[in-house]
Amino acid sequence: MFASLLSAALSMVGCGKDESATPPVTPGAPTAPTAGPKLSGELNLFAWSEYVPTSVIEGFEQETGVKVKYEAYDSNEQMLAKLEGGSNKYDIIQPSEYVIESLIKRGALEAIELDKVPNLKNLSPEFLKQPHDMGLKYSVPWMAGTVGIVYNTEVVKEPINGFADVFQDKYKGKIVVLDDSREIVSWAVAVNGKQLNDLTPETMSATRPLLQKWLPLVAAYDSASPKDKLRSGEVDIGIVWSGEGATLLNEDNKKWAWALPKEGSHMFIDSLAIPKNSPNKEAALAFINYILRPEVSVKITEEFPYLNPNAEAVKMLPEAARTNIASFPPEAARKNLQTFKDLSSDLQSEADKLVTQVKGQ
Ligand code: SPD
Repeated sequence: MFASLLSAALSMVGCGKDESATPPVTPGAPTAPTAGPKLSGELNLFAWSEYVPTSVIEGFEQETGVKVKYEAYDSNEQMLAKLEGGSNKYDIIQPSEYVIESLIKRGALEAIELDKVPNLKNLSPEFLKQPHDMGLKYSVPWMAGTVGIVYNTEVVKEPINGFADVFQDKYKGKIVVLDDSREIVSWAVAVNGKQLNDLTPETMSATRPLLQKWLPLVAAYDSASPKDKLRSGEVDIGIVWSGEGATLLNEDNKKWAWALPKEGSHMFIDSLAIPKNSPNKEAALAFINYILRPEVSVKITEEFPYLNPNAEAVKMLPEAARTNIASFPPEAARKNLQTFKDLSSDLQSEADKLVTQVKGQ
């Protein structure tokens, strides 16, 4: 039943072909818990750090009796290493779009049973038709976001509009960047005038001179909470996840400025997915449906201000949150954003090797 409703939603956004599908989903329709199998036991959630509010976990535990064990990671690669190391204990993981693409190709994910996730109707149509998992067969968007530049305007007096503006000698020792080789190499590829996804042995090796200039200027690599070093004044400029920048802007939008790099930048879509052989698949589906309730989803954005793909939750956000430019990039800025494509493991290793070598020089 719900599969046909979702199909109708897809056809509304121009992706589905099912003309016979009946009533389209009704935005804002009640999202109360649906009757389902009685749940108990546990749910092993393996997700990014600083991304899942305790209140959301506790709300789900109270309602279902399921005990949630939340283990956190700070990069897709850390998460993949555990999965590839043979860990079968996880019920939900939270990969980014290019990693979902790879996990689907490898047959590593359970299909999402759409009839068990009726709250998918709350998602914005844009997030139903992303190429890494068209029609949400294996993943359900959690939050999206961008990689951008946040800086302290009390110290940095010239506007910063791109990666090349950040990596200037005068900012040596005052820069924090994400600890993520794929991201770092893609910034240099973009400054070299290529597309972010144009990662080949040639385009990557062409970034070496740029990285040799840039990386000695960096004071810290931090994907977990780079805002802390900015807040404390240890550094003045960060290339960070948008939620980190948005948090600082929420604290003081005069002191902190946010820029999406003019050379182009990554728009990530982090989604929930169920690894093959999940021990608690029913609980995983129930959790996915739970976090799609607008009143639950809104709590996620209130604590971690990323771009919420849940249209009904966004309506509930206060004006200040909806107009935070780091959380919700203005339409004009979005044309410069791209999601990442799956990179072969050889190319990912090459990016890791390149960044590690240059860091060590
Ligand atoms: N603290 C949560 C950070 C989530 C960032 N996910 C983006 C991954 C893109 N490589």
